[in-house]
Amino acid sequence: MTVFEDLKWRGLIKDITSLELEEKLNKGGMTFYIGTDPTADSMHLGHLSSFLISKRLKDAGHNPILLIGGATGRIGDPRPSSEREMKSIEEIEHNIECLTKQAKELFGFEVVNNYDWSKNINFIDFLRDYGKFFSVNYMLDKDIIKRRLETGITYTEFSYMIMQALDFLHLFETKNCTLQVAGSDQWGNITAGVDLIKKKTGHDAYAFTMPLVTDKSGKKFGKSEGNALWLDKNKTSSYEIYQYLINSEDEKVIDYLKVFTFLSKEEIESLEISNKEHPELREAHKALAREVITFIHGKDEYEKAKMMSESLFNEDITKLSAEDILSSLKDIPRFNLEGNENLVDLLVDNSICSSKREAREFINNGAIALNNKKVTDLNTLITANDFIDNKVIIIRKGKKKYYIGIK
Ligand code: 629
Repeated sequence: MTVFEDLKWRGLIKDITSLELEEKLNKGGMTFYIGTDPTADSMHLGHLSSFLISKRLKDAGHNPILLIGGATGRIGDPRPSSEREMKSIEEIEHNIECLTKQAKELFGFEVVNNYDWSKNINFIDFLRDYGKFFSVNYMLDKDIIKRRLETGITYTEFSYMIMQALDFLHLFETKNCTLQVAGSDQWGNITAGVDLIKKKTGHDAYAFTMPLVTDKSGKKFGKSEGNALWLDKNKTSSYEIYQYLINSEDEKVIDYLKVFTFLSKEEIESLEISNKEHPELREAHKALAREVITFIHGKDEYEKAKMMSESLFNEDITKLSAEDILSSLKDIPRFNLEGNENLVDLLVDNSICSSKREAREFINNGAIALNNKKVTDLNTLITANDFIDNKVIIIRKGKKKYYIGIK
């Protein structure tokens, strides 16, 4: 398969500015860029789906530039729904520092900040040298702008596309960057840059977008209970990412393997067969979790996440460290305890059961487990031996309700 055929097969091409690009992508040698605004101090799985293209194109002989939008982040890319909150300069600068470090660690490619060149453009020059090339009708014709006319858009966010177009022109003129890639939400912004380059230099530039990754109901991929799955492991543990990926919908896991991994067509097709013939083995889901976590956090972190996932829900949990348990089960309710508590009292005092009667009922029904071991004795006392790593105990009520007791 050619580079372009591979991208098509992986479902990574949605819109493309010109058919010439196919041959150019197959040939290699293009300098391209993909950008992100400093809206947070970490990228998340949604960014990863697009940013992985930079490694795919690098492997195909192209030259990547990653851009952090210090200037555009000060302005705010208009969303279809509503105006963004203006972020403080301190927060933006902090996010730039974090994202730059993260991008370099993840990809090792050149990282630029558009504030470095935009900060030197004064307002009158901006209007004369760039604004002059954007008719308001052209700008109003962009989908996201059209949708925002109903809910209202400020001059600031309306100007955003000119800034992103200016970036592409700047990178074209200074680094011979002839290609910009992005997720499909960016089509308006990146074609603005292609058009500006043509108008100002007469030269052709190119762009393509990737479909936004969704689940089978069309919901944006990469959020668990509304929370982004961050690539910074201090914000989202490898275990949480492991759990999210291993529980991907069966109907979507093969698509995710194409987008999120560098496994070959043959490897993915054999996983597809396995997924159909032995769904219970979940080999495709395990491969997805392995490839993504190994890419973002390394093999050791993957092994730990896998071990956590296999131990947290059986008696092997006593072999884990308290730190691993606490960092992996961040969303599990917690309570403090000294040790020597009577279990029935503990269940009631920490609202795990609503009364002593209910607590006894749950224990008698085998619905209470201590460190994943069913409790049968109504007079169970929590002793020093029950603490994992001398720090935590895990109470499970019924099949899935977990609580962490911390000494
Ligand atoms: C100046 C700013 C540029 C080029 C790009 C940008 C950022 C761009 C944007 N991108 C999204 C972001 O920052 O807002 N205007 O979160 C995000 N991107 C990755 C993908 C995306 C896109 O970082 O392109 O589609 C998400 O997958 O939404 O000169």
